Amino acid sequence: MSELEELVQSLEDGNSEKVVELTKRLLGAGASPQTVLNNGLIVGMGVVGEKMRIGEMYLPEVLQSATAMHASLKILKPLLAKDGVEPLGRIVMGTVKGDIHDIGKNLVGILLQGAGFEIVDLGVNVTPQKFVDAIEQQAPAMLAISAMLTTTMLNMKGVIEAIGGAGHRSKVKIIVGGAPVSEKFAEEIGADGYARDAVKAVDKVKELLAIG
Ligand code: B1M
Repeated sequence: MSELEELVQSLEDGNSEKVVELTKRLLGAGASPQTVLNNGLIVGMGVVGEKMRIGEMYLPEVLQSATAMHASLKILKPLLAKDGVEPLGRIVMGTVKGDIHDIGKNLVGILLQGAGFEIVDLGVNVTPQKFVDAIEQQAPAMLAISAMLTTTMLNMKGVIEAIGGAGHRSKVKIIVGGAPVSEKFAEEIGADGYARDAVKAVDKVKELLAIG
């Protein structure tokens, strides 16, 4: 088994200690942080998700895997994010009300930070009013909203409506994403853009803000 495969397996096992050890070992051996992220962590969480779907893994185990993923991300984050770069713009991000999934959102944030944006992360279970308050207090160029449940993705519409109701819609671009979200849904709720994954999110944000 290669070390990347071991990483995937350890993530599935929810073994944070081993995941951290393998992350360090892979980086030490010259693997790029992107390789560890894409071919290790994201692949591993994909396996976890599938096992959860077919009933081979249950919530406590999934949570353990998520904790292990966070432990590895802590090491990768400073390596993925470039230091000392003048921010290209400020982005406020959060996971919608009723939803506590944050791994994907955090990845999007890390890559956006790595691309040179300043990130203000409101966390999870964020109410529409909190998004509105953040626009007033932070004056971001972009709002990035994440949802991972077919139920909570509907709350994205409420956020966009609240922003419109407060008279701020023209001041900020809005990008949405998360596993159940689609391009069509993004259009339907009046978002400016949609991205399927963290890498595409960086491209879309740059496109929407006309950053070459
Ligand atoms: Co939950 N969960 N979960 N879960 N969970 C899913 C999403 C699910 C698909 C699992 C399944 O059934 N197969 C399912 C949703 C079904 C549905 O709605 N269709 C589900 C469920 C049902 C639930 C609960 C309801 C379970 C229960 O209690 N019965 C519950 C809900 C809690 C709540 O939010 N209110 C729940 C709880 C949890 C945990 C707490 C145990 C944990 C979350 C821990 C955490 O995030 N801190 C968890 C996890 C880990 C998962 C799975 C297994 C993995 C999610 C993940 O982190 N993936 C997930 C199954 C799966 O997706 N395979 C599942 C890795 C991550 C890198 O990918 O988040 O997709 P992802 O992010 C991607 C893209 O989506 C995109 O880019 C990211 C990186 O490339 N993206 C954006 C995300 N946000 C974006 C924003 C953008 C652009 C792109 O622009 C703004």
